[in-house]
Amino acid sequence: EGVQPQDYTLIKMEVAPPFPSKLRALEGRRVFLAAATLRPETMYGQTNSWVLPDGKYGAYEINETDVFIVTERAALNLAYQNLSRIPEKPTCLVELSGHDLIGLPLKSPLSINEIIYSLPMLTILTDKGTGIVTSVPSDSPDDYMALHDLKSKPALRAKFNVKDEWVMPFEVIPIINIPEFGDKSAEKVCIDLKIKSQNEKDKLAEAKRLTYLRGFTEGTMLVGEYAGMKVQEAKPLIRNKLLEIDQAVMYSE
Ligand code: A2H
Repeated sequence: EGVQPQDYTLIKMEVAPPFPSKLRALEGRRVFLAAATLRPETMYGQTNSWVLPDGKYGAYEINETDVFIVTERAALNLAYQNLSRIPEKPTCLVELSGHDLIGLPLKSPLSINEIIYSLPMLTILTDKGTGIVTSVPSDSPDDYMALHDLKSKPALRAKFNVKDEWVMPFEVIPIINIPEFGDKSAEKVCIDLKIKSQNEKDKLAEAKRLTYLRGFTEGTMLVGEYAGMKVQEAKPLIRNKLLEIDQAVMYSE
């Protein structure tokens, strides 16, 4: 844990019915994968969500209607931030592994894709955020490489029982322009740095460094209500809108 608190936006990605047998006990409730992001303005470009296959997750009661699927650690933090039916006490309705979550169809806020699927990412940290990450391959080098790995490696899809139709139809969506980096900055930087897979940690750190600050300070929105606006200005407006319509909540750690 860092010294500075990190404020994340948790994106409420709703699990679309019918629920698989593992989630049957949750029928009648609104069930969400809650993804921690620092880039709420990129949600237009979501292609999937990420889970750690061997990660431990639970379905936790947030209030009378909503259930969030997150790590136990995140559920405890949420309970101390007014996001638990019983204050300061997480209630786990179902224990789950990442494997149970792979292939879940999701409806995610602002996403141009109406339905996206939950897929395996091997580099997810379970001691950061919620253990759930939403994937925006146009602007996140980690997301771009993890999706590229699944698309280009049939054996990887087979290993995690990932169906082709959860992956192959989903293309990188241009959502933000950055001068010199173009409309798909993460793809460009991964190609320029010749990154081979999601496991190339040092190169990916460099790719993130190159794109992250530039996206914030020099990026322009290409899509949505704030198309044409600078990312810096659009970001708080988009985040506040998501909070207002109850499609996101704030979370800090
Ligand atoms: B970001 P920081 Cl478009 N394990 O969201 C690994 N990565 C995680 C995580 C976890 N447990 N929890 C969150 N993250 C990712 C969007 C995005 C993000 C874009 C571009 C860059 C970017 C879409 N994915 O992050 O270590 C989430 O991905 C670049 C750093 O707390 C979250 O924001 O600084 C970011 O890492 C939080 O990372």
